[in-house]
Amino acid sequence: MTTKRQIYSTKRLENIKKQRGKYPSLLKKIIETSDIILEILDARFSKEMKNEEIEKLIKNKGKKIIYVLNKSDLTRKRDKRLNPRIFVSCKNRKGISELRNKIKSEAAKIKKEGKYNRVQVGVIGYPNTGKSSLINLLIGKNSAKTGAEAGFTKGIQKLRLTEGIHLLDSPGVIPTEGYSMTDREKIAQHVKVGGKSYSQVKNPELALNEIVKSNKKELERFYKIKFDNAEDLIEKIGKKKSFLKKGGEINSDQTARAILKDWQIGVIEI
Ligand SMILES: Nc1nc2c(ncn2[C@@H]2O[C@H](COP(=O)(O)OP(=O)(O)OP(=O)(O)O)[C@@H](O)[C@H]2O)c(=O)[nH]1
Ligand SMILES: [Mg+2]
Repeated sequence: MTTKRQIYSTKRLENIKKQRGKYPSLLKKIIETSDIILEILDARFSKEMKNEEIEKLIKNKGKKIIYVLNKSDLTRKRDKRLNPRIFVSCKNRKGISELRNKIKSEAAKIKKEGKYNRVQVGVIGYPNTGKSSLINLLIGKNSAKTGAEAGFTKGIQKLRLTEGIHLLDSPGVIPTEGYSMTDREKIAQHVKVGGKSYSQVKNPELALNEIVKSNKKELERFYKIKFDNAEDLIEKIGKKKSFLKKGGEINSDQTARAILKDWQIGVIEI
């Protein structure tokens, strides 16, 4: 059995509304109450996910930040500009003990400075980067709930790492700068990096087009086919999977979503 301590009540509001409403304020609370912040980024898209605005706040408050680049099993890219940084893969359980040791040594420093007895570590980042999965591996049990679609964690959850060190799980937040509910380009970008789920996006074909622009080669390798553009890819995969409408025509919405799902659940290496 798992023990959970919700420090804020969580109502099941629409995730998208919270994105601009409740979540950023939860994030600020986390930063205020934490001594160390782990910013979890997807190693494939660290640049797109980095939250400069929040980092400014973290620095202003004099808190320690550690960059954690997760899903490193999906790419050979290693963003070396971030400091300090630790590359991990929850899937392959790589880098977890290195991170645990880093947290413990930073916490020990804070305790030694005599500031506090108990150290709180806030885990923040873009939606779906693996924050909850990482917490579970760090603490060695499945206490934080995880899910394949963005927007899974809806509130703050406090979990014990060791004596005197607590981790705070938080809902994913898209940086204000890149966020939009209406700009089609921006939404396609959110889908590409996994911040908006394949099942929720209104126009999956447009989002797929964005991925094809940057990762055509990887899609061809994964599906073992050659294609010209997003439309052609949908046509070929739709036929292969027999995603057809009543008249026998390819169901392009269903096909595009299926491809986005493969992309988002992390089976396509880039
Ligand atoms: N390939 C791969 N997938 C991962 C890794 N870590 C997590 N995932 C997957 O990513 C998805 C999201 O994981 P969560 O831990 O729920 O992510 P989160 O950041 O807590 O998501 P939100 O609460 O929605 O912000 C799940 O399907 C995980 O299985 C990893 O290292 N590699
Ligand atoms: Mg989560």
